[in-house]
Amino acid sequence: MYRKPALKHHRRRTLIVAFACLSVISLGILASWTVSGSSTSTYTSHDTPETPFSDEDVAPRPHEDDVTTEPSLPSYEVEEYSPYVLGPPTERFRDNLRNDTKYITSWLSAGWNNDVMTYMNLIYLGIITDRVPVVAMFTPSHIGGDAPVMNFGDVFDIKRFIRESGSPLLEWLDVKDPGSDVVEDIGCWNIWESVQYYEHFPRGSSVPDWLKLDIAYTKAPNWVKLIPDYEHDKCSTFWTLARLAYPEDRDKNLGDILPSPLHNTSLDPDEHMLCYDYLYYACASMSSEYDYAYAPTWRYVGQYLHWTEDIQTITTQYVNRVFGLPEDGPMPPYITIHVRHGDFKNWCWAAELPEDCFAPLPVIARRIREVQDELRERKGTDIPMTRVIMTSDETDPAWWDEVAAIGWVKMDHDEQKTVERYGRWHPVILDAAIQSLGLGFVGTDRSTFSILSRRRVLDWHDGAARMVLWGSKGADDH
Ligand SMILES: Nc1nc2c(ncn2[C@@H]2O[C@H](COP(=O)(O)OP(=O)(O)O)[C@@H](O)[C@H]2O)c(=O)[nH]1
Ligand SMILES: [Mg+2]
Repeated sequence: MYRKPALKHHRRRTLIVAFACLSVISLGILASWTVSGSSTSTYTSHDTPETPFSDEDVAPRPHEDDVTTEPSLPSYEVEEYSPYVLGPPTERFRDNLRNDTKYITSWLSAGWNNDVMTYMNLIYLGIITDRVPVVAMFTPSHIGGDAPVMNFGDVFDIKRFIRESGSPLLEWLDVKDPGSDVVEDIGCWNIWESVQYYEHFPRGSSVPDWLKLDIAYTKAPNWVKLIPDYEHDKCSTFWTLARLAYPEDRDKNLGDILPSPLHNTSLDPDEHMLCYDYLYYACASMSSEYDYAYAPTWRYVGQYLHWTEDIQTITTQYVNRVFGLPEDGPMPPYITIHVRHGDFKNWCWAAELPEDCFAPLPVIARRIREVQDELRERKGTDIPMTRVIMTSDETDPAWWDEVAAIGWVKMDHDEQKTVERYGRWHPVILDAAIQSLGLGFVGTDRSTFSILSRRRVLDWHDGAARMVLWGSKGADDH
């Protein structure tokens, strides 16, 4: 099923009312409005610091001579729909695009947190190219291919993002009717073949199938790759990708089109709805940038992508329940651990014995003590071992018994009947939200799941975080 129930969907649309009423003709004006808007969020575990851009960081306020004082509102019920489209979702996406607005989109192809980063990268590329980023749904690649897709806006609060970041954001379901059967042709850039050398086709994704798009691809020039001809890194830089969004370099690199698979059309990359096959590997100046505080994708995008109020509420209830506290009462400060095992065992080549690869629990406990000490010293907050929640993809019951013996609480979605109550996506979404709302966090090095949680704990709560190194015996010794 593509859509959430209509009522819920409608509720989310009405969240857009406030800024839709203020719909203006330039994104710059929108930016200056949203920066002055105040947050209506009702809940945070620890006060979320407001971190609006300084005046220099947002689009400059236009001179009054440049402003059309009466916004030219289209004739439909503007309150119901995003101001970045003409009206309700249409059978064909092109029928809903505004002539005065340019768009940018891209697809997904990995685990959920990789995919969250991919959309963050897309939104950032939209910011630097003055285009409205259009995000599609999350696809269930790692939670079972038969699970439904998840709407971006049912996980992240889009209205809050727009208000607090000053940047636009749009979902595909607001552009094209998810029930439409019309397969549309479009031309996109193929970055994948320019950054890696073992797959000789654009990056695959199920998202275009969901959106009913038949894509002709043009291979991006080799210069989008950060380290040309280097097979061990796949980064393409945001600013080289941005060059393809403007006429000079776009025009020089057209031609050599891979025709679309269904209609066999040969379209150049679209100028109205600019699209790239896969942006997970895009970076500003090096790979794995989300580890670093300077990462523009986090500073300009990720930090403003907060959970929806629904997710926040359920998360609070879960945390309180596992600590045996009143469900709707205040949450105590706590620390979360994310231990990533599962397919990470494929990166254990440096471990002599299989059991040497992942950090044992006492090593993780040492990191917990570091977090406890830092929070005590820096914030005067004492968090006992009994206020530690373990989240993990580990399935071995013996390992979980050891966790319990230390006094850490298991986030047990079987016991909580999470799938039965909320669906297949909620175990992973709630675990991420639980990690992000703690005052402390101990994660697994190189896991995007952990990397995003670390950033959220540091920047949303001024919390303390450590990453456990792994891959060989004693990897986390320090
Ligand atoms: N519910 C739950 N799922 C997990 C956990 N750790 C890993 N997974 C699953 O494994 C996937 C890992 O992919 P991803 O999110 O891209 O993170 P990464 O592979 O660690 O970088 C997640 O999306 C989940 O489906 C966990 O602690 N809780
Ligand atoms: Mg992954």
